[in-house]
Amino acid sequence: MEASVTLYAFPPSHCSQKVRLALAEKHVAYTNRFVDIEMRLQNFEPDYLRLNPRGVVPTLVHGDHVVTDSAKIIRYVDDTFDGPILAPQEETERKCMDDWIDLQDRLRIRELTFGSMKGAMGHALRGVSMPLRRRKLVRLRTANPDLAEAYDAKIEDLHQWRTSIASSEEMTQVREEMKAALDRVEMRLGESPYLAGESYSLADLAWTCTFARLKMLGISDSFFGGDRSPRINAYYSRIRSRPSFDEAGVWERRPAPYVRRALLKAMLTGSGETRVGA
Ligand SMILES: N[C@@H](CCC(=O)N[C@@H](CS)C(=O)NCC(=O)O)C(=O)O
Repeated sequence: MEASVTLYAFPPSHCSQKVRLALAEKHVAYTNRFVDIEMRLQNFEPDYLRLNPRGVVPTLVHGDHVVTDSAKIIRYVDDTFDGPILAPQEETERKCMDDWIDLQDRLRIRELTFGSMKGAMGHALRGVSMPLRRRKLVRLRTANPDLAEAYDAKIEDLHQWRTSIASSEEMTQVREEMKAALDRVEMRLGESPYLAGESYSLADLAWTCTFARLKMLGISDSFFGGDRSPRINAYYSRIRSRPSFDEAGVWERRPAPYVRRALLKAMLTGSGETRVGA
């Protein structure tokens, strides 16, 4: 019998989208376990922390293997499952793919998201979710002394995160880092059609979610508006038109009302398990 595949993820999460995209590209069927990381903060629960000690999504469980960190998970998915190969076989191109994945992974997207989200969603993230987080972490730390180290790390990380989004200097730096990375992408696309070379790879998959996030936040024009980045625009149209983009539910704009309602319902009930694929 084939080992089961379960993805612990939150629909709008950028890192979860990377993994869903990899699973869709590889045509892997899996069970999606909804983990609310905004209001119910299910990622802080002791059971989840034992699975993913950083208390973040996504986590992939394949049989006895627990894989955390989206950059590692997408490589695991590509190496483990049949389907189209998403990594170049040639060593230099492989190294190039790894460098682009690492650069994408270092971008401070959560700061950009929390710092830039406008309207009611922005208020919910900064004004409601952030204070809830600290209270819940402190309470769970007291109740679970065996996990004190993991909770301390999360409390410290939360402090850094809140300090960053409250500082205009830091946020300017976050934006500058993003712009500098995108300038490198623009330059690279003058040399080859895809980031690692001639074929679509995990690097393009990871970057797809970054472009989509900037679109969703309504700030893409200042990062890769037409005149600034003509190659990125053409490339993004190409990679976002792959069937996996819709299959994986990559969020590129504020979701349609029915998607928001489904998300809210899942957040209110705190549960949700869906089967994806065959
Ligand atoms: N490097 C990790 C980062 C994971 C991460 O920060 N996930 C975010 C969602 S994209 C999360 O779970 N945030 C909740 C929190 O930090 O409490 C990865 O790529 O998986």
